[in-house]
Amino acid sequence: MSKTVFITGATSGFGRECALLFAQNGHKVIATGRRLDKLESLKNELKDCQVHTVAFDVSDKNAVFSAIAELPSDYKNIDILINSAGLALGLGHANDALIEDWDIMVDTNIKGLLYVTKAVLPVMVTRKSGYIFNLGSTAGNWPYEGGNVYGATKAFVQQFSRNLRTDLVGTNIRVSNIEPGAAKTEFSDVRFKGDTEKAAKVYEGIEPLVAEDIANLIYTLSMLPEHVNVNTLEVMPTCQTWGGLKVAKES
Ligand code: NDP
Ligand code: 8X3
Repeated sequence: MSKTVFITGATSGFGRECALLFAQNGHKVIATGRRLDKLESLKNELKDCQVHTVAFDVSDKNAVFSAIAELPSDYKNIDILINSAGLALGLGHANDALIEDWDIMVDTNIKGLLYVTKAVLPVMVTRKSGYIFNLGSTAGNWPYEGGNVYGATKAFVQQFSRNLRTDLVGTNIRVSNIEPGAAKTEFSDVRFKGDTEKAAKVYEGIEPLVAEDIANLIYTLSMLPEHVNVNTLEVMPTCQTWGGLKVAKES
């Protein structure tokens, strides 16, 4: 049966691949992001599919609620929400990191995800049906140097996903927190603020996850029977594992 799928961060990476996969499989897609040109080219790529695009910034509360309130009537009954919009900025230690970067990560990864979820929830609760995918990260589980606020925002996403599920008991709405490890998207270009050489080095000599891997997982979960809820799915490239605990030695 055809679903209506609302996707944030559909201009790039996981969100874009989810938009392609759901639309090409006959589902209605509402693709969102800030970059209008990217939304336009996605729409062109999917010209034979049912795609509605809306540009807004997830950290702008009024813009989020207006965009969702003003959806065309045939796109209003959202079945699946994919909260993919998010970013890391910088990799400096907490004492060197820019407070402005911290503000943007908190505003986007935490507050943006909350606004979109809050705006979409009523239609799901009324219809007693829905599936929310949140993009957490391995960074929400495992600290690493320079991950400070980014990792903390993703730990928030994990705990919010669990609490959301708890509140939604009896509504039939599913929530999954998807926690990818290293994946080659625009993520590192954004983290290193356009320094594409530095970004490319992150993936040099490894076979990272790609956006299709995550989109395929989300699509597969969305097709599971309604009585099955995967709470958390942590997924790493095979070449990535845990690094153990560090000890500072006296020299
Ligand atoms: P990309 O940088 O490729 O995509 C990020 C998307 O988020 C873009 O579409 C961007 O669109 C959108 N976005 C960013 N800020 C805003 C904003 N303020 N308002 C609206 N949209 C915004 O990264 P990924 O696809 O890799 O990342 C998707 C999610 O997955 C993020 O939450 C990220 O933290 C998480 N993640 C990524 C991993 C990785 O290694 N790649 C691993 C684990 C989790 P636009 O610029 O057009 O607004
Ligand atoms: C992105 C994965 O390891 O770069 O969430 O933080 S990592």
